[in-house]
Amino acid sequence: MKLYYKPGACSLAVHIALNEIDADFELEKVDTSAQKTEVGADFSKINPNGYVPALAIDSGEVLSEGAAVLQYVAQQKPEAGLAPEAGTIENTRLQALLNFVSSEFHKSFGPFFSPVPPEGEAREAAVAGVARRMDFIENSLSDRRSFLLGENFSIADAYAFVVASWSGHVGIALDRWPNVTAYLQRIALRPAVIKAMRSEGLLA
Ligand SMILES: N[C@@H](CCC(=O)N[C@@H](CS)C(=O)NCC(=O)O)C(=O)O
Repeated sequence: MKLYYKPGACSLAVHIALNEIDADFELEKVDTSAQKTEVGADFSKINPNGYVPALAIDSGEVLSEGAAVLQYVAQQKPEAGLAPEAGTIENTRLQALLNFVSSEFHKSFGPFFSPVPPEGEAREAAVAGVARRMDFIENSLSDRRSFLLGENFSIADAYAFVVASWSGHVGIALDRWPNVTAYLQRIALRPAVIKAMRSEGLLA
């Protein structure tokens, strides 16, 4: 397998999941602005949508859309426990969380990553959008569970960890969400996370 990634982007969640299952994979960094990979390949031919993550699997097919790619990775090693078994209510909860992280939480950061970052009232509205989703995660963790689905780390946690970590880069302090802060600290200690962040150049 080969993961096309951009350091610290949502592709980091897939990178973490691949490490969690101890997968055999290669990495290829992408400059999404130039649509070139680090070896000069035309990324628009690899993922016509032009964004990461993209995962080339051994059949030659390229998978895209983070929530789907994460589930593919989890299915490669069910015993790693990154996703509850399909058809169970726990798996439905996972689907809900992946959809929440992808279409609500991730997208709430969109304004900050636009070519013209928001200022003034537009920034306040964008911060409020992130805060609303952060409140949901804060409340989901309020029963002292370790992870979003309970005590088992799942692909939804890998994705939520990456997105929540963008807060610092856009100037949103996490102090008002103590459960989220502790949750991120807990996930940051996982060997799979440290290894992925080191190899993306995000940690020394
Ligand atoms: N719908 C896609 C969106 C992926 C996405 O937003 N990727 C971002 C990085 S987090 C990206 O590559 N954006 C293009 C860019 O940064 O130029 C998914 O869920 O995987």
